[in-house]
Amino acid sequence: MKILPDALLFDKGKWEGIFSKELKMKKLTAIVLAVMSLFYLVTEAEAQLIRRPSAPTNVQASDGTYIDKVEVTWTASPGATSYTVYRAANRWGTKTTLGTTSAITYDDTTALAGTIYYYYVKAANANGTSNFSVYDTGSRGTSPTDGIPSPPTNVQASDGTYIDKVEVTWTASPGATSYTVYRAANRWVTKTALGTTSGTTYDDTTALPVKIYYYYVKASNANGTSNFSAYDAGWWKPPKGRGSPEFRAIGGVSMGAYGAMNIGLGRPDFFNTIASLGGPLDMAYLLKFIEVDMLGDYDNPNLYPNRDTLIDMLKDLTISFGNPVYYNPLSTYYPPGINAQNARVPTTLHNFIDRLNPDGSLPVITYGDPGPGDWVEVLLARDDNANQTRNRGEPILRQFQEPFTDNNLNGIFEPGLGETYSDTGLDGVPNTGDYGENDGVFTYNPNHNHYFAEDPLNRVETLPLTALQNLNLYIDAGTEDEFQFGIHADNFVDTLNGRGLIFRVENGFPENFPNVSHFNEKRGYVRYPGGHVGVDKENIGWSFEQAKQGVEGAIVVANRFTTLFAFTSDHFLGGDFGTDPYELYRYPSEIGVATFNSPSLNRRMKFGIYLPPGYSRSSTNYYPVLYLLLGYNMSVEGMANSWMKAALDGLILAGQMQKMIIVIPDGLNYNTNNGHFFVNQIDQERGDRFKDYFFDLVTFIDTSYKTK
Ligand SMILES: [Ca+2]
Ligand SMILES: [Ca+2]
Ligand SMILES: [Ca+2]
Ligand SMILES: [Ca+2]
Repeated sequence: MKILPDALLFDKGKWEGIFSKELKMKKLTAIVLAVMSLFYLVTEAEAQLIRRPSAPTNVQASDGTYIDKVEVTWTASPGATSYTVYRAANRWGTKTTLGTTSAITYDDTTALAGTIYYYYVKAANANGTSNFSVYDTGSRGTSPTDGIPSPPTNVQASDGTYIDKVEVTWTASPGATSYTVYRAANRWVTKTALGTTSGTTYDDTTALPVKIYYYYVKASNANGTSNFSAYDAGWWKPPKGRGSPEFRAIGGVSMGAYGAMNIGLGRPDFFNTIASLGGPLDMAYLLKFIEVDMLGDYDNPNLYPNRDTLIDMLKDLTISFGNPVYYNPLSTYYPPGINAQNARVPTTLHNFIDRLNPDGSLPVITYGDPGPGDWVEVLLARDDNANQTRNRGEPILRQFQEPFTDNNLNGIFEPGLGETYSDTGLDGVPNTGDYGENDGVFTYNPNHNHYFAEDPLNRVETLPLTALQNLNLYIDAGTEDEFQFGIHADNFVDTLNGRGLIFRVENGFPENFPNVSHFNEKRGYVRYPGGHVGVDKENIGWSFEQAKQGVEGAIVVANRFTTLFAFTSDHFLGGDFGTDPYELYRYPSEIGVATFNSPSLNRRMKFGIYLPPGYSRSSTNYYPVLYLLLGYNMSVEGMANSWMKAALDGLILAGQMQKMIIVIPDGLNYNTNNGHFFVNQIDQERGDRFKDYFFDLVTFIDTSYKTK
């Protein structure tokens, strides 16, 4: 039987004529959507046919809380559209229907005052009704005190946490609409109302400093006001120190030398004096060192540090600034094709194009170093013999930037100096369409931006001249430093010279320990003969002891640190010089490791601190502060110890250094237990905001110690 007029019957040729290609696509899409929505409706309907809601859980009936009702509440049942509330006189009595609601709360206003009832709830939807819930008993209040909130619990008043207030907090009382905070000078005298709030925190800004008060809270609502809560004592203290930039210095060694220069130059309003002992000051040169010296000659690492340490450092640089070797849009840590799942197992990448593997024919692998199981994670090796292991001679792939001729070997592409590049992308192979290829500009790994954002050399190039002129700068570097930090220092000093700021340069220390070198000039640079000696994981204080016995390497360490201390001291105006046996005995210096709460890291962090002899002699003696940042993997405990105390006391006793507070921030990332470079690290998963931690510490020191 014909049910459709002829005109609507399917005629292939005719329809093809009518619909353009685009319309055909639209028609196809419409059909697919129609089928999908049909399927969706069917499955949804099927589900509803077989499902009725489960019984409500967590049924709660109020127990004398309200004088006019019993409030019943429960947790919603998935799929339920309404709930019916039942009441019984006991667990065996008839359950009487009270009412139905789509909400998850019901007020029983028909309950008799003082009678205990049993409440049940059922959930329902179009498919049926659930069983009864578990019951809860409830009752209406009987006396005028019913319905009044209970006193707040867990009242806490802050103890010296703030420099301008006592903060009072408490746990909310059910049914309360406001809270009044009271204060008393002790537990027996009159409690004075301070103020009322609807929240659960109150700031008392009228308390006298360093005086202990007792805090109480009452809760109120329309029915009345609770009794007093239990008390908690609280107090605040004003900042102890003044913390002015001309009496604040930042210095450091190795990684800490970088941290001191990077932080100090970033905040010249905080630090007028910066001292940097042998560290990376030139990020472009650091990247060049990693690319050419470390990875380019991978099988012939320097004796110090060994390759294992270099790989650890590269991992920590990657956590801090991003992977300098490869660009992977999916991760600042892993190379392209690598992720948390395959980074720590033998993984082979096929068809991985690189200038060392231009046709992609050789496998590229993750590998362990120094041995299997010690996964490098951030590097890829070419696996020439395809045994899924990196063997000696198998190279590390390096995609720092597009290939270029670096005529002056400084790691920077300088077309003005006649250097040329090939626009072949980071893989260095033409016609692969990879990142940066054929875009008409020299392309480098975008992760390098994070290095240049925290680059001391970049800072001295861009800082206003007036800010630079104001700074007292001291640097040293070993001429045979294995990291080539001497070249970093030369580049740094050259850049400042280029801006008209001249350094006094010494080849070797003017004086040798136990004599101390002093610099009257605002800027000094010591190139000392030798390498990266003595400061890695060594106890600096112990080096002073060894230096007294004439141990050559220890004398270099002692020279470096005494010059840092003396330069810092010489550039704090005025000062308290000298001590005597009476003061050393009666008001001795103190050194140790303390902790404070870092708001930026939301955790307690440790730091070392030295307080000079006489610090505890009066409450009105204020001191300049030196922040001393440690090298890679050096511990606070290794610096803040009795050896160091003896060395510092000796310098003060000899009049070589004024009395000052020395603060030693923690340089270890608690996630990796390795160095964090004192930056807010790019990798949020493996790192944290350690520059913010450092400034938290400065605030803490100025509020807790007598800083000038
Ligand atoms: Ca191999
Ligand atoms: Ca160059
Ligand atoms: Ca390419
Ligand atoms: Ca390019």
